[in-house]
Amino acid sequence: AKDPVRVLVTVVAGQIGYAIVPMIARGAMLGPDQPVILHMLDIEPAAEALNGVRMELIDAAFPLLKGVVATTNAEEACKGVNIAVMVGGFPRKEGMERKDVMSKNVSIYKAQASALEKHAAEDCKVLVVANPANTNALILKKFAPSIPEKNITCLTRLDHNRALGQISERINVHVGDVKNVIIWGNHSSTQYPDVNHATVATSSGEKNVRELVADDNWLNSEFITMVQQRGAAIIKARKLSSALSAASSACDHIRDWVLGTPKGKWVSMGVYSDGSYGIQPGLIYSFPVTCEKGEWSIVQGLKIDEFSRAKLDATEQELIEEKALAYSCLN
Ligand code: NAX
Repeated sequence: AKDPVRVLVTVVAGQIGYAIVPMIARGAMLGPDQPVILHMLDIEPAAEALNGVRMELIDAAFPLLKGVVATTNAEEACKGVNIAVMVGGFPRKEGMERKDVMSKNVSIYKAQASALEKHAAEDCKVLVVANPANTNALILKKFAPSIPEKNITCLTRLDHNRALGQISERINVHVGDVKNVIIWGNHSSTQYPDVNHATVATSSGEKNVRELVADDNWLNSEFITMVQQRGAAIIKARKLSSALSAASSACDHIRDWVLGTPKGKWVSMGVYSDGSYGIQPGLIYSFPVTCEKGEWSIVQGLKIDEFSRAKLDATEQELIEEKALAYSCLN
């Protein structure tokens, strides 16, 4: 049997945390034959709720779940973890300034970076979900210098999956037959969902999404806005933000990263920029990537038209500003 993998989830008393732990314990993240040990970190006021989640995990009797560490101590939570899913963060509340929210998250991510830096396994792979996801990941990268920069990522897979979903609804094909959309940039409303290279598997071979949709107007405006604003639409409908789709997409992100992407298919991940597509090096920016043997690489050589170029640059600009704001909170 395989050795168990230690997976940290920060904040399981929240919505996404509560949704993702059973997925991990059922093998949705690392595969049906991979035993796991769940490390769950929560904040002190949620200690009792954290214990409740631990009790439910016992009650669910998951065969793959080989152990549970439930603690409010970050150092203890990070001990030996191979995967870290960072869901905890400070939400923006009404009337709060952007700078105040950033400042709270900078201090959270600085502290958690140090705990991971000291205690995580050497090859630990990190996924930041909490918003502002790209910039939280950037702060984490800065304060966990011994974790390879390739191992620090943020979640844009939910946006990617939302784009697949919208295409599949529009042309009435199965979502599993649509592939190679791209989310460029920030996990925010400036993200650019790009379908220029996306295809659909049909009985007569692979077809271009643009050809099948046959409505450039819709693709260049409504579709983009719909994906960018989907989070807000969910809040409006549910009176709560996306949780099951976020948790499921986080599992997709880690699974493809660890186990690899299928041949001919790419996914979107927020990763540090090496300057590909002219994006400022060092930013955490969402790119199309393929994964093999636990490593992602940015898909190279895609043609970027003028329309797309402007959108790639606009979301980059926002990330540059977020970075400056985050760094100003460090002083
Ligand atoms: P919840 O509010 O349900 O849970 C967030 C938790 O963070 C709360 O339980 C809170 O106790 C905790 N928290 C507050 N202060 C903290 C601190 N000082 N240190 C550690 N944790 C603290 O939010 P949920 O809906 O689970 O969303 C979690 C995060 O994911 C949010 O930041 C949210 O904005 C972000 N999202 C990111 C998405 C993505 O695609 N990247 C999509 C979904 C989601 O909106």
